[in-house]
Amino acid sequence: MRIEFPEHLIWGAATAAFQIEGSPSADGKAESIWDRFTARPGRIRDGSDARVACDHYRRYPEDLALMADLGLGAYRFSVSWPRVISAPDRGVNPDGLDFYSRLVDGLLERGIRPFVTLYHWDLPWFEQQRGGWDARDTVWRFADYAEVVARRLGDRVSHWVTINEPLTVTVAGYVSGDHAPGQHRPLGAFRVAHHLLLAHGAALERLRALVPNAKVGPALNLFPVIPRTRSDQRRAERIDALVNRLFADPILKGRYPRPVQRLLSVFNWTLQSGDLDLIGQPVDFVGVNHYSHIIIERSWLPWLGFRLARSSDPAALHTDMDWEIYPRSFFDTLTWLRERYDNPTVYITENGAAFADRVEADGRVRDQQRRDYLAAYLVMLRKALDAGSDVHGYFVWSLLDNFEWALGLSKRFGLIHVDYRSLRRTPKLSAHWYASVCRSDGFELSEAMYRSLLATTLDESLDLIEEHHLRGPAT
Ligand code: IFM
Repeated sequence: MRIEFPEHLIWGAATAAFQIEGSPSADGKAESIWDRFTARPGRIRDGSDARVACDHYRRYPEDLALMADLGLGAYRFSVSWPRVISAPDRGVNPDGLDFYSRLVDGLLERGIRPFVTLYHWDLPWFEQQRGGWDARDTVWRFADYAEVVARRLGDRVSHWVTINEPLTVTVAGYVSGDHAPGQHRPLGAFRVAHHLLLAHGAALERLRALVPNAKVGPALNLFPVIPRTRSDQRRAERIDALVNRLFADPILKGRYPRPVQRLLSVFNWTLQSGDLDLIGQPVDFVGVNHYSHIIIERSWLPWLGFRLARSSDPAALHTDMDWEIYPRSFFDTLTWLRERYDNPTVYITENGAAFADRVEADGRVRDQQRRDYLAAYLVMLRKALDAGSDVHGYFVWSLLDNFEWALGLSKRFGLIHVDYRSLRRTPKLSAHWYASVCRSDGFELSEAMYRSLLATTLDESLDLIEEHHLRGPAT
């Protein structure tokens, strides 16, 4: 059984600056909130930090060669704001910018299309001292930084992601405090969310003015919200508004979702006239980061009572992040986006899984679980395309094992294994498999994969897969 994809669909892999680069003060880089955060005892679960990470800042030529071996059509990376602006008020650091310019050249020489993310969480520390995302002025300074990057790379880069996962920035940075800047200020979180949305709009406006063929969009982490019973339905709608539509509606419909409008009027006293016009300018695509779904639980509090992905079903399988492997949720996410937002152009800007991989005695990394995970999610992508979703590209998270934020170096998401002592890179079994997907725009669903697919696509997912050319379980 072969699962095939249209030729125009671009195959990529993604990373982010802080998670792979290391070299935190090289060539004049300023400190970021994450440099500060990781230095605070107890913040990173395994006690590690990202001062070296994958040492990509120095080893990027080797990483470019690995990308070419994989046959990637595109590479999504982020630019580190404090590498580029190293002092308050437009202290442009030419050496920092040069690094990204060399990276872009290296990609283009190898026929790999660069996708540049402008904000993947490493806010300059000096911006945090001036209020960070709590302060409206940060929005305009982000736009200035975006302009600097656009002027330097815009002659060669057409695809731009503005803000990566504003939900995570808001919730982990300002509610739970698990991420930098580590604050617990739920009442201020709506203001942060609003400023992130404004930053998206302001950067988009600058890119449009400077890069004639720019294709611009946000990367939103979207989760289908699953009610367990009929009476959970209203709660599910509220949670959906809070988690998904809080960001997607202003960007794609130019308004906040009705269920949260009242909360916003209480907590978000910074909404000014013209804001929603800036935020709601047309985008060229929606970047979808998809890993997981949300399960509704009972609670007396109307806005609470949900959990992320950990299933209570004893048969359910989970990744090393404890996120349930539930490919159906990928299909549901794409269906939700297609139906609710008039079928926008989509890039899957992240999808992937962490597993406890290790290099075996023969030097190989046999991560069948990741290969099977990717195959299962790609079957769902195929199914979504069949249903009419306008998906133009798919990026595995991640190219390399890397620094998984508050979980440090303990979680491995890479197609390529990184030994953090020797910094040796080893393409895993999944990398070899993905290379053949990139080259042939599809894959053979082997019997072994199919069996594992059956195990990971419990209940309703099965019929979707079976409809998709598969006829009953292999014997
Ligand atoms: O590592 C992160 C990435 O930075 C943002 N999206 C989710 C990934 C896995 O947690």
